[in-house]
Amino acid sequence: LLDISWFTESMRAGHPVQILDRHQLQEQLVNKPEVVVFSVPSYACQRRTTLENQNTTLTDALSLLAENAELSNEDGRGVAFRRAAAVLKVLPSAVQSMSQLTGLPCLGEHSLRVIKDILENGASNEVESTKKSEKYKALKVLTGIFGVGAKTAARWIREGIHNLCQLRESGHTLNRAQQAGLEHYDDINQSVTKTEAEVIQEMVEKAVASVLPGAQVVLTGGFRRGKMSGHDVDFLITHPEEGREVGLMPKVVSWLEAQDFLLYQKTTRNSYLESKEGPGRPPSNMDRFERCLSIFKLHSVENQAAVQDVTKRVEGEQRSDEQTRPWRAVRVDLVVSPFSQFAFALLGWTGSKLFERELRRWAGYEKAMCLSSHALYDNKQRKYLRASSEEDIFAHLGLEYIPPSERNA
Ligand code: DCT
Ligand code: MG
Repeated sequence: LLDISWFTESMRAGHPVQILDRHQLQEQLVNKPEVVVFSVPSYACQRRTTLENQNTTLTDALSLLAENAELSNEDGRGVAFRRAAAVLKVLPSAVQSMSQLTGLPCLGEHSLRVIKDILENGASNEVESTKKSEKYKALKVLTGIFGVGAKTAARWIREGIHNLCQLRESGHTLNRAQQAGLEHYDDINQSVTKTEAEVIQEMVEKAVASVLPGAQVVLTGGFRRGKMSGHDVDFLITHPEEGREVGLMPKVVSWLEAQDFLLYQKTTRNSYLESKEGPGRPPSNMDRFERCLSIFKLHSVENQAAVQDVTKRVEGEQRSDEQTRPWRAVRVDLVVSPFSQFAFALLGWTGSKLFERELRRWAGYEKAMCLSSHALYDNKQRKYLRASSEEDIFAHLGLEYIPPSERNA
């Protein structure tokens, strides 16, 4: 009954494959021809997850619970919901009944309960009550401020601060990032379009070419995965001659500042050093690159049109400064990587966050290797494995290559 080449090809491609014995097949064909039992490999990095998703109601619900868990500093629960949502994202059709999910990985009791609620009642009580809860709403508003994480937000909520007004009135001293975040709150919480990302790419390319000719700029993050919008714009910068990239970031930042393109920036220096004994514990992460967290001032044709539109619409009304000025604030992350680490940095900064987490989990648990955005270390051979492309890294890890557009787990 099985064409073995089709089977192995599908498994390798991460496509759902169902294995049924003769009786099951008979039952499916005769009794319930419409029911398909799905099957999916367990690590997200073994699967091809495009932006197309046949189960958005279910994945939106699980993603909201994941977000709520993350905002509540319950990372374990957050990951569990993210993994469950990611499994549903790769199913080839909408889930009709719970029996179709039998044997699927990463669907824990709690996630299954939420799915069951939605399939049976059209909505999950837990999701609906979370959405309405004061705590969730306050966490969303406060962490919407650039520079405010879940811990700070939780502390403020304990003090009775639930919104921006209360925060302003509280007299809390905000750091420079948070001040900028509060000042540009509406802009930063409006998603960045692909067109805006492209305009910013031109600005960054111009800056980089002016201070270091020959340096390369790559758009990473969600936009590299094909998303049409995002919460920020991520760039990776390198130079093919190792060492030329040293000291690049301050020069790029000065150039951008001289053009009045920056509303805020904070640069951290590269602190990554490869140790002979292998990466320390916990594994070194991406934060060690020379990195600039910034807020760009973006003027664009699109913005001008939007501004005129708003001006017409609210003629005579009080208009906020953010609605009327000819630019908007956009969050931009710049990262500089030495050329020898570029493939690892590119893989690490393309995401999605869950895909990255799963790659590292696969490396550790299945291959006894340690993967970071700087390097791949083989614990058995006790050596670093070099790579000049993302394809090399997937090959070292024994994984089929997954292109960026299929890393949307
Ligand atoms: N990243 C990661 N782990 C983190 C944070 C980031 O692996 N904790 C990687 C994956 C994506 C990349 O960095 C950029 O991060 P974001 O901008 O937060 O993600 P994104 O996918 O670009 O999302 P968005 O489109 O909303 O910007
Ligand atoms: Mg991003």
